Amino acid sequence: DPKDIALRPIQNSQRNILDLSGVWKFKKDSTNIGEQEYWFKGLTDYRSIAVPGSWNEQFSDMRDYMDWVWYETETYVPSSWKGQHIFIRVNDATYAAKIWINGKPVGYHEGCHLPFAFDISSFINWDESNRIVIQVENQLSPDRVPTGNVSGGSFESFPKANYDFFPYAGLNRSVLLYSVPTDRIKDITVIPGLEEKMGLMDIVVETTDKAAKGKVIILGDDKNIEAPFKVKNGKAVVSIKIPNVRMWDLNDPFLYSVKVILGDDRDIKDQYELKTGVRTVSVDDKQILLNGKPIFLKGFGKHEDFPVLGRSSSNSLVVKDLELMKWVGANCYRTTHYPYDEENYYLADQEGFLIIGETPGVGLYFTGDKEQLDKRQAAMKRYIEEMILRDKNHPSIVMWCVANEPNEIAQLGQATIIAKEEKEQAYLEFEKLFTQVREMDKTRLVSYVGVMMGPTNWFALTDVICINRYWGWYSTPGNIEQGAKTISLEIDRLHRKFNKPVMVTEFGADAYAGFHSDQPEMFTEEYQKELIKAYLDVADSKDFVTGMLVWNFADFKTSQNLIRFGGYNLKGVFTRDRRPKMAAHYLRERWTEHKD
Ligand code: BDP
Repeated sequence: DPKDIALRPIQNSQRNILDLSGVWKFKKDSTNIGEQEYWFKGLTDYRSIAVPGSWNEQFSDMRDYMDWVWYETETYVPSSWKGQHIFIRVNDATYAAKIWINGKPVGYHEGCHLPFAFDISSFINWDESNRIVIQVENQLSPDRVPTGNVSGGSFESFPKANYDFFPYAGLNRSVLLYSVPTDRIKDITVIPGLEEKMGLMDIVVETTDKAAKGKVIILGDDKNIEAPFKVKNGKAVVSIKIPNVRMWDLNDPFLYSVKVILGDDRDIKDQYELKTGVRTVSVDDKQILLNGKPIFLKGFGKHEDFPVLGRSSSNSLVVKDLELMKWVGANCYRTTHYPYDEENYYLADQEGFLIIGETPGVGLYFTGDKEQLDKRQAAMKRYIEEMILRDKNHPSIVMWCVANEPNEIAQLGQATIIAKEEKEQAYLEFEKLFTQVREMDKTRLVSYVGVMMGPTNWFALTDVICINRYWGWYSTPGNIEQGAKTISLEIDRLHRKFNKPVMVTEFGADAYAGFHSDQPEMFTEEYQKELIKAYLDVADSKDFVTGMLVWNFADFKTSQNLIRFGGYNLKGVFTRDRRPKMAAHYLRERWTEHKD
């Protein structure tokens, strides 16, 4: 049940968690023989691997390995958990995973960067060790999302990912066991609103118990508001009013605590507490409005990427990156090109930072082999559902990004070779994803990010026009002035046509740290800085530009490719180990008016 991932596992008197992070057993299975040979009963001739971690970074023979592997660990499950439902939650298995508990298969999941969970209650051995085996596989394929091994795709690289970041594989995030009561809260959705100075929270509670009773308590800012509810058909909606509400804002990211209790005071069946803010996000024809006031989104596109860690989660890095983004005066980032580890969103909620939450939909195209397209669409549908279920209560997320640079056809710039009917069909397929997002969440803006030379009529679907542009880099290379003129004309045209605010969600230039020139020249720090400056100047001259996100926050690893010197995209304003280039210092001056 996808709803099993809706609430992040927590520890309280009704719920328990056990984090299985550590060093696990690990074995490569390049011929996919493991299942036949019963490897799920225990690995022999194994090596050791860190979980979370990307296998490509941990072993010198596995950088480009994309086939099957096996992971194994063991744990006692405390007998105090007896009588509850025990789940395993895998926060990211890139790309597909199959799980065995004590030698028995419990489930299979496809898709990366989002959690999945299985009820393993009936597989537990009490008072002895439990063997947990996970088979993972990361084959790059045109029927998966993100796409790979696309013939004629835009990226001629090795490994053949159809996108510009390294296809790091494995259990990149933590694996947890957790227990929950049988009669339990399955999901909580907090829908914030504002009427005059009255804060509104519609709290939708879903339970396994079809007809339970309970209450909601809102705490914070000297408020203590209680409201009882009765569940009908597994669902209750509680509308709360918060007089003189303290809004969640960038300079005062105030979080209320929302506590849902199932049962009554004498017999609490389950409880769950989450923190969320009251804020509104809207849009007019020129600006994004946060709490009714125009806000300019300044910041970056990023990656979960670091030496040795690969794409694995690290709280130190999560904190450090937010700290550096604040240091340059940014207020926003887009989770390019997949949903990030959950800790990022909790931190942004608390620190007052805006996030554009992006699906793993990158390298997408909507024509060609019908069977492949159907599979990609099915994957996207799951991703949208899982992402919104996981992330919906974060005030920091102001906009969903349905896909990065989706296109009609796999070959960039070749759309003219397809028939008009095919183009229309592609639009209708893409529109389905928008419809799904808008049905699931009516409180946030929705957009996608358009590629250079991609279809522009698709912007009809969005609240904000988001474009990635590399004039002065891939086009008219070396000529910043020309690049700035082109972007200026282009966004004027787009705004005139759609009458919506515009955001440049990617722009930038590769700079090899330490490379300098007196006159800006490609690949030097000066050129990167001047190009960023020129784009920001263009944006400043137009009242309909509502945000500028530099590509990228930091240098990151890619597949090997002629345009990726050393195996890196060097468009970071920080190096991969987070040292500022000239451009970072420049942004700090410009965005914080810090002049020393
Ligand atoms: C954009 C992509 C991004 C790339 C960037 C680049 O969205 O993933 O890394 O180009 O080429 O088209 O640097």
